[in-house]
Amino acid sequence: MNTGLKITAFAAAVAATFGTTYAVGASVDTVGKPVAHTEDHGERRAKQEKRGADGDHTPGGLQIVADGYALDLRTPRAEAGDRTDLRFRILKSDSGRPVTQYTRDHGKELHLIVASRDLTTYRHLHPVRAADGTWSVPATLPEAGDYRVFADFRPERAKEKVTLGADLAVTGAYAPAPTLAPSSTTKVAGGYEVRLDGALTPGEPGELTLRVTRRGKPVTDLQPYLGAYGHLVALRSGDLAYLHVHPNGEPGDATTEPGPEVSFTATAPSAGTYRLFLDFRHEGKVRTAPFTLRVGAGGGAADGQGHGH
Ligand SMILES: [Cu+2]
Repeated sequence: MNTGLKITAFAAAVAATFGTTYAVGASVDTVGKPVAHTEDHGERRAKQEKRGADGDHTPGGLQIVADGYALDLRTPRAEAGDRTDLRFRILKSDSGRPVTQYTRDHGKELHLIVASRDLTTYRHLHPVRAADGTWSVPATLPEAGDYRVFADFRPERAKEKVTLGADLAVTGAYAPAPTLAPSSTTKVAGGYEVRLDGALTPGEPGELTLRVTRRGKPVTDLQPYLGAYGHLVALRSGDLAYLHVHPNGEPGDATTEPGPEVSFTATAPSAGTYRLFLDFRHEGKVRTAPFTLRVGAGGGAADGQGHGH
């Protein structure tokens, strides 16, 4: 059938894309989404070398005040296992006035990510905004510990998205999880298997592809979730720097298939270990598949792809 053929052709194209890391970098120019650099490959590479693997740009989520905005978390404490209302405001940092006008991104004015510092608990929430600018959303965090709250939004007149982060303490007996262990490239989430393909090079946009199957069968009827067939959040282990990730293609653009592959372009600001959380929607339910990805210096491909260290 035509659809089957198309999917096979797409899978072949994806496989070809990951032949070498150079090809991954080069392929970014063809995805048709705005990426940070428009120079030719050589120039871009030179610039990256100059910028270094550490990067001059501060990644999102590390600051409570940045780009003219402040995150005012009114509920910096919660009780483990209890349903709490998380409340916060986004303030103009100069005037202290709450922001009440936003530009929607992925269908929402603001995305709230809550993650434990040990990266074992993850929530992707969509708070409700009151007229005075106060956002609120109920959340139940099962484990005590230090958490980070990320507000990802775009104020109405801002040119770019802003991601601010604040600490949240969840009280109770705290037993931090051990350092992130290498995870398999295939994860099981709610009866689905999700496989991660691709690698990232520090400072360079790279493509990551997630393939969703159920009991070994490709899922070809994923449902749009936040304007895409998947939503990927990536956090750096150690400081929880928040990466910008763009889905490649969107539902209804005539080329993007509703699975089994969902592809993203992401830039890791440095070498290190990253935790990736993929949200996808199927049969009306959103599921989350977490992965651990090593980037740079000996990391290369995702964990489990033939690297024993
Ligand atoms: Cu969201």
